[in-house]
Amino acid sequence: MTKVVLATGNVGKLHELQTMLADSAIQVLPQNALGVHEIEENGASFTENALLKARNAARQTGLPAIADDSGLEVDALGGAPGVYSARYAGVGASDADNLAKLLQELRSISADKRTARFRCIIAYVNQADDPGPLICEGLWEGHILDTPRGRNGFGYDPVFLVPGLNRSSAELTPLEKNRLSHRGQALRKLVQQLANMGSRFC
Ligand code: ITT
Repeated sequence: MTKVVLATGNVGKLHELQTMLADSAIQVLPQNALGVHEIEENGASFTENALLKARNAARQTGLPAIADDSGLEVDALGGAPGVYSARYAGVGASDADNLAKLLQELRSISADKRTARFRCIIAYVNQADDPGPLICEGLWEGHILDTPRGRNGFGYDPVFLVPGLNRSSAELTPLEKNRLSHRGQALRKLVQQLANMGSRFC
C-alpha cells in the first residue's frame, strides 16, 4: 500500500474520499492525523486552491498528496457561492449559516430558475514541487430547493435536489451520493489517470 496524505480538514469530504478509496491500493492518511497546518485558501479558482492545499500537505509530510476544492455554483447568483462556498456566510460560518444565507438570497427566485451545480477539482501531487500535478474535475447538475431535506452528507446537500430522483443529496445513501457526485466523478478520473500512468498505486 502506498501512503498518500489527504489534504482536507472537512470531515464530510474526508469520509467520502476515504470510502471511495477503501478498495484501492492507496492508503489515505488524513492531514490532521499527521499534524499538517492548513494553508490559507487565497486562490481565485478551485484549481488554484486544490493545488495550494495538495502542495502544502506534501511539503509538511514528505508524502504524495490529494486535495479537493469544491463548491456550489448557483446560476441565479452568477455562480456564487463558488470558491467561497465554505465561508459564504462569513469566515468560520457553519453549514447551517451558509444554507440559511443561500435560501435567503434565493427567496424570490422561482423553482425553474434555481439551477445549480456542484463542482469539484481534485489535485494530486507526488511531492510539494511536483511540476506535473494531476488535476481532475467533476460536475453534478441539480436544483436548489426552498426548504432543506434529509440528514445525510454535509454542506449544501440538504438543499441540492438531484434531477430524476426527486430527492435531495442529503436524502441519498452515501453509496448513491458517491456514485453520482462531483467528488465521485473527479476521484474516479484521478484513479484512472494514475492507472494509465502505470502508477504504483493501481
Ligand atoms: P478543506 O479546504 O479543508 O478541504 P473546506 O470545507 O474549506 O475543507 P472547500 O474550501 O473546498 O473545503 O469548500 C467546499 C465547500 O463547498 C464545503 O464546505 C461545502 O459547503 C460545499 N460542498 C462541497 N462539496 C459538497 C458536497 O458534496 N455536499 C455539500 N456541500 C458541498
